[in-house]
Amino acid sequence: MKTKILKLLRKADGYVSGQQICEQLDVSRTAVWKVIRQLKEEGYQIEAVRNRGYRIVEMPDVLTGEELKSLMQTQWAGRNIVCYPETDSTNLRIRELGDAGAPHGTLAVADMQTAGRGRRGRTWESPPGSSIYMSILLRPDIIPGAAPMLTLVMACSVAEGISDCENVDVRIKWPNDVIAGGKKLVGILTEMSTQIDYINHVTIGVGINVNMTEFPENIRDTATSLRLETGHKVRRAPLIAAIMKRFEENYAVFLKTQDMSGLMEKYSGMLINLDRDVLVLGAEDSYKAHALGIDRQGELIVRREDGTEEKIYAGEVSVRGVYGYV
Ligand code: BT5
Repeated sequence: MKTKILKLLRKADGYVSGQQICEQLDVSRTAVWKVIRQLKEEGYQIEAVRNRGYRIVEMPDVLTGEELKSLMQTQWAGRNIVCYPETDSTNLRIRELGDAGAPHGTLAVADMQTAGRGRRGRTWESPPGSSIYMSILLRPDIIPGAAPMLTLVMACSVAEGISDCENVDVRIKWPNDVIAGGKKLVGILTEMSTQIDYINHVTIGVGINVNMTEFPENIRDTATSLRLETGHKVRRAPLIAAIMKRFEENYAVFLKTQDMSGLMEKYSGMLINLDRDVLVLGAEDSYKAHALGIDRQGELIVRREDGTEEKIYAGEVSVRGVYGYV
């Protein structure tokens, strides 16, 4: 009921009378009043005027299931939502939920993580109250080898979702970072549970620095947030809803061919590495090359200094700019 009342208040251009809410939702006045009181306690500023009704004056930046559900415009992505004020890692929560049979599209969202993870054992800084930490559960009927491309599908969706909400120039750094102002704004971590030739489920985790204004020493020069880039505070819930909407659309395009054919143009259009010199950092060697774009498999095509072209696979290497992070 809270979700429905929130939706009504949000949609209304002005006041909604208690009577209207009671009739539309078929509930008592006392029940409505109780929900309004709860919403106020959560930080929503709701004005109540005799003979006119209720009006939302200010939306707080809350990450509750009700807030998210009242904004979600998708069929399946983020329709089943689990919110945590604090958890170790939303990727771990989704893996567990996946093992327990949770449906495709289940989304875990946390206000803070105590063990936020990056790739290959790295850490994702996850302080409370200022950022988005979320993971989505997918049950795709594709070969395991195609799953890493889902990282690219998500990168595209996050970049588009952010652009839908905020006026900020976001780019993708292949394969899994979203960049603003030359610094890392978003990190994506895709993990999967498989049989030899069969995917049980995939977890895509997304960390977005939203309202952070300070970063730990080790990432101070390479990290940024939406607040720093736009100059104002950004609400997290509408951003999550926008990203889920884009992801649902892009995922459908991906599934048709089970590769990047339908998204390549869009992805390349946002690729910061495109037509730039990069350093390809492998486990054993690293070399300088010129990035030419991605292929259908989501691999980065680079031209080495001797003129030979190579395709690099996301699992194997990192890419840096020749003079810095991008
Ligand atoms: C990533 O790894 O960028 C993937 C990050 C995924 C985080 C999400 S949050 C929700 C879900 N639950 C999780 O536990 N994880 C996912 P990688 O490419 O390996 O980059 C990690 C590196 O980024 C670190 O070694 C730092 O240098 C840097 N870093 C750490 N925290 C950062 C932050 N908040 N902002 C920018 N850079 C950060």
